[in-house]
Amino acid sequence: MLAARSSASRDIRSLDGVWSFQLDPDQDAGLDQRWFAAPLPAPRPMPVPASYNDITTDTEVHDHVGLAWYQREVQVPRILGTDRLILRLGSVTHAATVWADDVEVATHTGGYLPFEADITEHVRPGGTFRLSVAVDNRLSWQTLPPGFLATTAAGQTVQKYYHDFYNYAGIHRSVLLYTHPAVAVTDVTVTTGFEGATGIVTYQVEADGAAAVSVRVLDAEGTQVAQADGAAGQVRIPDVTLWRPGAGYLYTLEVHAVAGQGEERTEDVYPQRFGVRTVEVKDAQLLINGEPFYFRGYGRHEDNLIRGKGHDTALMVHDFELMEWQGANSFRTSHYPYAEEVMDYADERGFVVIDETPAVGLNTGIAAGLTGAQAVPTFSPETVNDATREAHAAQIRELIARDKNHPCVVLWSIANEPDTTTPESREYFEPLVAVARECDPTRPVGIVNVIMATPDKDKVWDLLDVVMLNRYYGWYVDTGDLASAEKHLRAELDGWVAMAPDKPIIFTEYGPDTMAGSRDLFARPWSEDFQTAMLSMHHRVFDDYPHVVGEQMWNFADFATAVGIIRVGGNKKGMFTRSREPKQNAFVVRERWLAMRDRLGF
Ligand code: GCB
Repeated sequence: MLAARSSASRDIRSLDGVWSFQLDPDQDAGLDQRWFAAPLPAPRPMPVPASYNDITTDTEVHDHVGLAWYQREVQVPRILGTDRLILRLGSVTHAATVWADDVEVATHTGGYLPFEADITEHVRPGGTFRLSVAVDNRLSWQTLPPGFLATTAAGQTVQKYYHDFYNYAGIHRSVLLYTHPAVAVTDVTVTTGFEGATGIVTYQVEADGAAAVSVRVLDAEGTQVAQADGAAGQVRIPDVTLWRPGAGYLYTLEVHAVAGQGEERTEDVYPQRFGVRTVEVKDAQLLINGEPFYFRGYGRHEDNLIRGKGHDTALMVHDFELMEWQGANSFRTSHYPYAEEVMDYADERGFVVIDETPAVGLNTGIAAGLTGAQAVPTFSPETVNDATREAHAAQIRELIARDKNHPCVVLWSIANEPDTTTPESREYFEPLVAVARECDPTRPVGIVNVIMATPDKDKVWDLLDVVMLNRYYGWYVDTGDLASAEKHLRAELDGWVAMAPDKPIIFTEYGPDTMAGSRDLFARPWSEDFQTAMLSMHHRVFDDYPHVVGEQMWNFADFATAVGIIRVGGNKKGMFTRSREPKQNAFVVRERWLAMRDRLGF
């Protein structure tokens, strides 16, 4: 899906702000009572975008399971001629039904990707309408991430799930109204390469109702550097400036779609940004522009005080400043697609991104230990099944459709720590890897591997281009015993290198929970000193293995989780606290990463 961009033919209006809000009192009672057909009966204020959970002082809102209703009045812009008016929601977690006045205009499942509705026929230009969104935060075995509802001994319905972050819900990203002409660019795909100093840009445009399509390539200053006619083709950019890690040079493919002639002539203009760069996996290296790339950075979360998972521009820019201060050059969108603004910003700042679907928690084995949830088989007709796989395939398609033109994305992660040790897991994942490759033949594909899926047990590694490992030697295993942890880590790495000598290995998680301010002469677990010791051990090991091409520690910052006896106010594995103060280790890792940046040049 194309991002909403303004242009000579497109206007955008934001509907962000304070909306009316009400919890559905009894599962779906609001639906039966048609709450969308009138102002909400007892509304309270709720900011958009934000998670609703931490905004009010009510436990009921914080712990709500079921539908929550958002509503606001919308002034309809004057619409020119045959222009269309589109409503766009950046993400609603986890599912949404949307009404314009009494008319249902959209439904969407999947809490981290955008959806749209053409509402032209349902509103009056210059008038107003009531916009209602029913937000459903319930997870089932057929959603991603999966979960299930349970009833407590006291009779309360609660949401259980197998992933380690709080089930924040709400309208998490911007709500926009935008216009485009009746003739409309609906999709653009750009792939790039280069020969010597010449950039090669292959493009494909889909446009509704267009008689003619043409493209202009503009450089970062807006100067035209190439041009072509036709809905598909190739253009060459002389003296190209490549998009590189640390130097996010961007071009724009300005797409023109024209219909009609004379008085009847209409034209849509869509500016599609792109960078010229290549990605390839070869000889156990990940190459960007033909050069080996080493990932320095973190798994992250969209998570912060008050706003939960709501997108926040100030926080986004600050987080990038912190990452750059530390010498990081990359991150993973653990464990779901991030806001489009984040992907745009990574493009601009030259950050390298591993882009992940919301397939987290497809592993009842680990989660049983972590959350106290019941241990049932991961793959079975009653749990993760064919319908889940269909939903998973849809998420892969939607993610790639949204993010395919971002130069920052160098690798698709189609799941985090699923069970990959059973024959059923291979049956489940083989077709999904094929879906990813079919949607994007240009980028490598991986699955983030869990500690139980050691080389002797893993059943999917050969389907994938890279080995991505989440390892907690020294924490969940060999707790506090770094000498044994180092032995086990080296032994496992030896196993991967022997089994998959051509595949690069990226450490996508490692590190202990660390209470900020806890110092310990004996560097015992939970202290800042232990975090430094454990990460330093890992880094020493990584440096001995040329197959290791990346270190993304867990996590960039502390984050909220469900309550559990191993979580003290959330997960504390951050390099920074939840309010972004550096822990001691941040300075130690900074020294390492800045030295690497100086040596490698990015
Ligand atoms: C993992 C998960 C991550 C958890 C982390 C932990 O392996 O991928 O979501 O938060 O471990 O801290 O336990």
